[in-house]
Amino acid sequence: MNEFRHFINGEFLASASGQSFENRDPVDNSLIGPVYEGGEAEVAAAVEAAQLALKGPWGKLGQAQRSALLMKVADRIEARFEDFLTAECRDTGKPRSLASKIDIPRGAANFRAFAEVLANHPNETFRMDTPDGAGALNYGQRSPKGVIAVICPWNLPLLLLTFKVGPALACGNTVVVKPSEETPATATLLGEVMNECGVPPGVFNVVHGLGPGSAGEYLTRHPGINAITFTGETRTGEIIMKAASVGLRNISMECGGKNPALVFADCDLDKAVAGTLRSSFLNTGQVCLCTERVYVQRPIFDEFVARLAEGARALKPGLPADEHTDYGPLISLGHREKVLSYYELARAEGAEVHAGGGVPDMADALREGAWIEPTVWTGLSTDARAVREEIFGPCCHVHPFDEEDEAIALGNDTNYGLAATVWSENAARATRVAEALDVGIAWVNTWFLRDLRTAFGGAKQSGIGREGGIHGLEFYTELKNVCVKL
Ligand code: NAD
Ligand code: 6OD
Repeated sequence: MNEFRHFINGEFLASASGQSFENRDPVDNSLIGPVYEGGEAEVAAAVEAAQLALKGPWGKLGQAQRSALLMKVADRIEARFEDFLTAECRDTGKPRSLASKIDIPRGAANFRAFAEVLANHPNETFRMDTPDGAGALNYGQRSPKGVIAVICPWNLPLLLLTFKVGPALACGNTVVVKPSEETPATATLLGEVMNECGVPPGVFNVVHGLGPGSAGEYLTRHPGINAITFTGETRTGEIIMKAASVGLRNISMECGGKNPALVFADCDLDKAVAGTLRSSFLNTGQVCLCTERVYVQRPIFDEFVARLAEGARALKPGLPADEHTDYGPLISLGHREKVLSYYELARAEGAEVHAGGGVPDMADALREGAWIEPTVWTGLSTDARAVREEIFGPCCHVHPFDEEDEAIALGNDTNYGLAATVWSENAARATRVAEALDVGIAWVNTWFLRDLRTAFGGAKQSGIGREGGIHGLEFYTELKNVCVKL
């Protein structure tokens, strides 16, 4: 049994109150171990450590030295790949085949990519004329914002945490991380890695806990926090924005989605079906970029639905280590309750169920786990709640369309605007449609293909701001213009 401690000022600490909550394995609901719940005392200690670190050796490092240190962190995550993989799969129940290809490699790549981007990013300079003819030189000076609060969800724990911690540290900030209460393990391991790499105490801090009335809320309210970067539900984002408004702290928000896939009759059908199976069901549908709405042009609609449903039925649930496992459980029994309530709702709203719709028949102890079937629906109206609300489970609704404009309108008929996928072999059409969709990320004939130099974020209620590549610079640094009269 593991116990999960906070990582504050380079030390692993229990809560002053002794209060803890349980971390359970979603595969069979067995206890992994207690997680210390951070209160105001732990948040205050972590923020103070982070403030002091800014004034210590960390604050004196140049960009090249910071980048070199973060490269070391990336190397060390890779050296401890097996530890991270085991911890991530235990917390989430996801297949090792998935986490070893996406979650853990991205954990290392996020440090490497931002260390490189920052080390090679030029400053802007403007030479200007002045009436006396001597001129002046303007240049931009970027300084760290200070102490950044990093608040993360449970679906891709290490990937999403490092996607924020990487650029925050590369820019010279210090961080206090609040991982999801469901997935404390890899954030804690990262504390060990920081110590092993010689990252000064206080630069990277982790406070475990819940959201409201716990570490999450206390962190967002703490006046020593200079900016908050958040990934999670849109509703939580709204609450955090209110907290951030006190003291006018900056925010970066990566929130929910109800992402469409637009499948045209001129697509490569094999690729479109395989791609949609992946985009709807990867990580048991628990990726913010997952497709929950599929729009298919009428001539291929019936065949597409039949093949997608057949593919969904063929997916095998199983243990993380089993090489035949296609998908793991949902993150928790609580989340399964929510997703199953949408399965019921969809039926009540008139859905025809082509695959899944319930709980798979698991053996022995696994019956206690948060298993659920990949589900394909048709027949819902565009205003059905199952079509409009983010479910965050392995399910999608497939709806027919006739014309390109209609497909675009259907794709955009949502309050969210995170991601979309277009399947068409006509490059002109695919590009035109991708450009017409109100989203932060549009993929053509692929899904979740990521170049870390690109902007990442959502439109509408899916987020505020862009991170990734140099785009996080606006959030993670304060830009000063220095004007020197010559
Ligand atoms: P959540 O909003 O419930 O929780 C996210 C984090 O916020 C957790 O650490 C939680 O403890 C904390 N939190 C909750 N209430 C808080 C409060 N009042 N103050 C401060 N912190 C608080 O989200 P979740 O269930 O962990 O994750 C699933 C959601 O995340 C989905 O909506 C999904 O779309 C979204 N998500 C978005 C992206 C993206 O990049 N856009 C990526 C992954 C997940
Ligand atoms: O790939 C990324 O950088 C990223 N932030 C992915 C988010 C996935 C959401 O669950």
